[in-house]
Amino acid sequence: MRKRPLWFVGDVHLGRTTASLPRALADHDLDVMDLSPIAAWKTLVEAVLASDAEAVVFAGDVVDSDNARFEAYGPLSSAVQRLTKAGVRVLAVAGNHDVEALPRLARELDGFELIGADGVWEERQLDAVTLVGWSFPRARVRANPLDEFDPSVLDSDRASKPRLGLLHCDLDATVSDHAPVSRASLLAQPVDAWLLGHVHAPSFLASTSRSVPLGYLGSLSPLHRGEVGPRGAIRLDHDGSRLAWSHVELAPVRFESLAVDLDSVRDSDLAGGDARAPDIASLITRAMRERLAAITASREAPELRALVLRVSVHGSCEDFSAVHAALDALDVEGASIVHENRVACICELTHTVRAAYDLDALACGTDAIAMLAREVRALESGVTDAAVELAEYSDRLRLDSRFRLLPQAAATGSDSPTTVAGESQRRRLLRVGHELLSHMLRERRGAT
Ligand SMILES: [Mn+2]
Repeated sequence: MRKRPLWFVGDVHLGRTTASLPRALADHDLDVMDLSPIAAWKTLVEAVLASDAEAVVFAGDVVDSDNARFEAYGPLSSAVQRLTKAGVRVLAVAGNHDVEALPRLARELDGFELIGADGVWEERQLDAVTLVGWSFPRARVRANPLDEFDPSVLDSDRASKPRLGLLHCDLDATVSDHAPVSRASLLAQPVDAWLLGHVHAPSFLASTSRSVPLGYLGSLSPLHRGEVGPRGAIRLDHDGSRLAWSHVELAPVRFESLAVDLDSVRDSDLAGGDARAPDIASLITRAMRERLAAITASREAPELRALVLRVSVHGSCEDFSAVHAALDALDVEGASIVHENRVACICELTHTVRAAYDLDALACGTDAIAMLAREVRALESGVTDAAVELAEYSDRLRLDSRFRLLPQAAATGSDSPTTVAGESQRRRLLRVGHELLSHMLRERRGAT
């Protein structure tokens, strides 16, 4: 027989706001509260109610203790009241951040169920599954909570139902203030799946094909650009014989990495540039639009309002210095596109663009370009004498007003040429060399 679904939610940190949101979002009337964990929280409550769920279960760090009295407490208590009034049970274990706030909520609100209060393992029965869990008794716990696991808390009469473990912990850590837990100690218990809180990167869903699924639920909403990928909650459906897990994206914002490869740009789509120096701003904008359109078409994120991208540009181009100058001139924080009422913008731009000319061909000859090409080629193959010569060469060239804006080579250390062997200096000199070469090639093209 079909049972009502269950929802499992990892770290919410209600009351915090998401960092790394670029300025461009304000141009679309999106402020930090529209994209905060509180916004994701409201979406979660609606999704739980709409699904006719039996319960929503939290794995700790729902709220930060330091803001629990203020902005977070209102949304938290009103959601609990609304859910319990609608017949949805609300259960949680406390994490290191809400070690005070959740027990207080359990005392104040009828229907809010804290599992494993004061660090004592405890079991709760739901219709389709049994939950077993443990709550942080204080903010720092240096011992493995499984050391205190007592199988006698388990009701053997209910063994026909799947038993799900709920724990806020530091998985695979040996030393930690936040309940270090080994995988082996979890798998040694008579528990059919472990749903964990604390780490914000979700890993539970990927483990559901294993005999004992075990992993982190992940944050409900990303808190900074390091938390890439869809964020939301795990939904469990139960058709009477088997469990079906799914991840439901609920966050209003998603961070992602977006790679723009200049080598895949064809002449036909140079977007106003030419083959030597493609219009980099248009290429980035187009990649952003394609990505946002793909997410929209997939219907995987109906609640998404902002896609915030960490853009990396790589590949090669002939006019190396023009592309570098264009990249440096981009207003990264102000760039955005809109697709079906959603915004895509950029929180970070990195690039590793190489020069596309044929160094071997340029190196054949006796002119200044050939000389420089030979030095750059030697530097690319790691020959460090070339670095010394190139540094001196670029220093001499910078005396010429046309080259004054070239990046400065690092000091070569006159008494010890071997000190230039450092990789960062080699890369820096390579950039100087490529800048010089592309300047000189552009001058030569202009002269013919
Ligand atoms: Mn935590």
